Amino acid sequence: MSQDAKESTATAAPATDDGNGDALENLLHENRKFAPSAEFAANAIVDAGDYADAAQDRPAFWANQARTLLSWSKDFDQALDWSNPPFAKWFTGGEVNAAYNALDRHVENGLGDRVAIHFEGEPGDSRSYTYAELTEEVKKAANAFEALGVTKGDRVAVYLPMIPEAVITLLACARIGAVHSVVFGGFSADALRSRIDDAEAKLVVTADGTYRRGKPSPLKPAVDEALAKEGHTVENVVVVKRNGEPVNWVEGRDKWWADTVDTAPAEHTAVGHDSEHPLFILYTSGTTGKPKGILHTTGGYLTQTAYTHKAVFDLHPETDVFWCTADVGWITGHSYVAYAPLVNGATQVMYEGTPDSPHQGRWWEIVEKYKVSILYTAPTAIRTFMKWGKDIPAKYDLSSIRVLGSVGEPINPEAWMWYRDVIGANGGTKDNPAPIVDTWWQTETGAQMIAPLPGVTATKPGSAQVPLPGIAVDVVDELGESVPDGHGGYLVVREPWPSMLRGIWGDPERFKDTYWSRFEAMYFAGDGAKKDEDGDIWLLGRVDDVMNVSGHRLSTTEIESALVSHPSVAEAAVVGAADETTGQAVVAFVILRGDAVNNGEATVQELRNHVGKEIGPIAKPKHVLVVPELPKTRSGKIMRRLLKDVAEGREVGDATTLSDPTIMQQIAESLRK
Ligand code: 6R9
Repeated sequence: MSQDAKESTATAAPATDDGNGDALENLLHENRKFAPSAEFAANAIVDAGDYADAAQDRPAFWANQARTLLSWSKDFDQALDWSNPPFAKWFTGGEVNAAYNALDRHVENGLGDRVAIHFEGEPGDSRSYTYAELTEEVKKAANAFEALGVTKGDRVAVYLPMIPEAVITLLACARIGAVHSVVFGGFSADALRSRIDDAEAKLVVTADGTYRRGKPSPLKPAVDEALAKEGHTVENVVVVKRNGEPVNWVEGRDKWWADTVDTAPAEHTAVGHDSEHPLFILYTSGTTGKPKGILHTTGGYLTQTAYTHKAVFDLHPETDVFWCTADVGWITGHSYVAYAPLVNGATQVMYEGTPDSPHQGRWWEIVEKYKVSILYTAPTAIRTFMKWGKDIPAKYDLSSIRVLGSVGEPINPEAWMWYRDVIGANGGTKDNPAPIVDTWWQTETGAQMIAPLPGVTATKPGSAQVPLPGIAVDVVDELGESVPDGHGGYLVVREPWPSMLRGIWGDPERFKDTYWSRFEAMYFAGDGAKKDEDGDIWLLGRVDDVMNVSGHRLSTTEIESALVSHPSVAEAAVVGAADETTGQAVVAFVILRGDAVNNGEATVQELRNHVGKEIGPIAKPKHVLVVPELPKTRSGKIMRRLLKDVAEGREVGDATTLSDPTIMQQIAESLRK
């Protein structure tokens, strides 16, 4: 199995004081390389020719992809209009309907009987939708939303679990030109309300609830709570019945999906929307407290998601079964569940629940049942499976798997090798293990940006490696100069790309400040990276105050403000501490108010729950440490670096710039008590 492992010359740049020392240590010792098998390369859908084509004329390359992968109701005049940077326009003058491209045209092309979605519910119920059936559902939903007064340009908030109605809702919005704004079902009522308000949503689509670890888990109560206070823009709430639990009902406002969508006419004609018509808003954490509404538009987004889905996963839509495990509440669930697989006419699996329900082999049972051939998941999941042991996947037939994808955070070489051997080689029973594609991208980039091509690139455990054809990624130093191979710096994008964010909803200045002001004429991604001796890119994590917990972005500032909104908390500092399973874990240091009583574990639990309520369960700190003081510089900046040392159990680094150098000592003593 290791006959294709070749020596490479990967060496790392000197470690910088960026808290990524461990990651760099790993990279220093990584020298394996896995070339594609001859058979895989021979059958690959995309070869190295795409790099050459794109290098010759980048906009022309993308124009060609746009015309090949999509059906335009009106052809575009110009590939790229970059006359007003950083505001890009792609495929100007063109008209395209996302839902028509994801659905109707496949039915018109005789593929109506192909399965679009195999849905697997957590309790074990399942249903499959053919392209013809899914098209009909989306047409009904489009009619229903229109009947509720939703028109082109209106915003629709979506607060749904991983059920087919989520995809149906997104595509129905796209069909009529309404702009969806999905709020992850794990977010709190407060988070939902602030997103509804920011986007001024007219309609909310939700469900009574879902299932989590065998138990009903409610959603509707959070919508009710979010809308309890007057002053919002929501006119209707459409509710999918999923778990059948009793729900509170607001007459006139609330409508069952069954009564509105299921009964709506099944005929609906899709019209083309301008290529730059807004498709969706998706909120993501930034360095300041307020989440940013990332805006994506239609033509460029569809082109790049479809192209990358085809090229990076080597998609053969007539035979492959694709499964992206991401929730539709995140960008990965937008691009590689709701849009690209359907635009490409693929068959995909959608799973509602957790990987350990009712047993720890659930995912592998699903792979076996549907003969999943392309699996796309996150390193945090892989590390969880590693913990559970390889005996569990070994009980299932995983031989259908031929491509494995990773996304959301750096994948450590150990997890990469486990993924390859245990999942990609079916526990060592396959001669040619499935290639792993580690894909780097962001909510803001809309689609994959850096990834190997499985039939072309010799992959390296832990590196996302190469910018995709048509993508101008670079690593630069403090001054914005490209670093030589073997050195580290900041990840940037030098040229506009089709699926780039078009802005932050309602805040063009923040868009410029956040992404375009750090370096002249370059998009700053907020990630540290290095180029190895081969020029391959290794991602080193965020350089700003954004944490990455299980592949989800959380802002330190946001969690700190949630903590200080609790009456007992005077001050709070939050850090992301390295965690074996989740990549990073939230660790909070709090100073209690003078009059607050420290009830030990009860106080800690209360503060954790408070964050859960303010932001959502995913933001709950793993540890809350009550301390007498926080380390601050003379100018009053909290030195999170030192707290991170404490949280990760390291010797505390240089504390000489603290206003009171004994503080770290005091903290250590208080934690020993
Ligand atoms: C798609 C998605 C984006 C941030 C990004 C980076 C991290 C994503 C990665 C990766 C290393 C990869 N990230 N993929 N780091 N290797 N393959 O995750 O979007 O939720 O916006 O997060 O995630 O730090 O800046 P999003």
